[in-house]
Amino acid sequence: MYDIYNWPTSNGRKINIAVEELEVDYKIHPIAIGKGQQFTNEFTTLNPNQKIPAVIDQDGPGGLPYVLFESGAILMYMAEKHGKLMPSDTSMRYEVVQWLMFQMGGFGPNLGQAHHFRRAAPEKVPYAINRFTKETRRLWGVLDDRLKGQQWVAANEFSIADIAIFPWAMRHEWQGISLEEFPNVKCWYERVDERPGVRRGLAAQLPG
Ligand SMILES: N[C@@H](CCC(=O)N[C@@H](CS)C(=O)NCC(=O)O)C(=O)O
Repeated sequence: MYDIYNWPTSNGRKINIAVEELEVDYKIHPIAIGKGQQFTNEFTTLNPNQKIPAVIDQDGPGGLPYVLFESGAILMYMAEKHGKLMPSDTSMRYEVVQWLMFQMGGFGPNLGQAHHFRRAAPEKVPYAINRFTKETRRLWGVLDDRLKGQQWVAANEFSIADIAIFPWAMRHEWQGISLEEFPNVKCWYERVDERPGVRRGLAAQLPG
């Protein structure tokens, strides 16, 4: 049983999708980041970095509750624990880890900055908009090349790498990206989007 402290953002949705794909028991506890609920003492004990998502596995190592934060780490923990969404073979497993890190280190932080400067920033700063839009577009190109002739991002199977990337790709319009420009990503996107587990994960917590 997982207690999931979350809000339906790109990082948050990864976890809701993962538990639905894994078909495990969970309960979502909304943390309204727009209202600053990530800064409460209670939430800070779960994630000292004060960002969603955070998770408690009530049946962690030794049968004790185990607290996790950082979406990539949570995905790896769940995949390893349930023996799904990440292959056991070392070279294939690290293919998944590499593309998961591509998302955590690039196709996330830069896209997030593009969202901020293109949409949210009260002041339109051309330098920042250009910098993050250009890097976002480059990262989409890397992903498109990767998906040429491939059904899934890594290891020839649906994995936590696909789960991590998809909710960020969902926000393509916020990034000034059209799926038509990246045909390999578009085919993959449609493939991921039609998975029942993904649909259930997205529906599990609608935007507040
Ligand atoms: N690297 C972290 C990033 C988490 C993150 O940035 N969460 C955002 C929502 S997507 C958040 O909590 N923002 C609220 C804030 O920054 O105060 C992860 O992947 O878990």
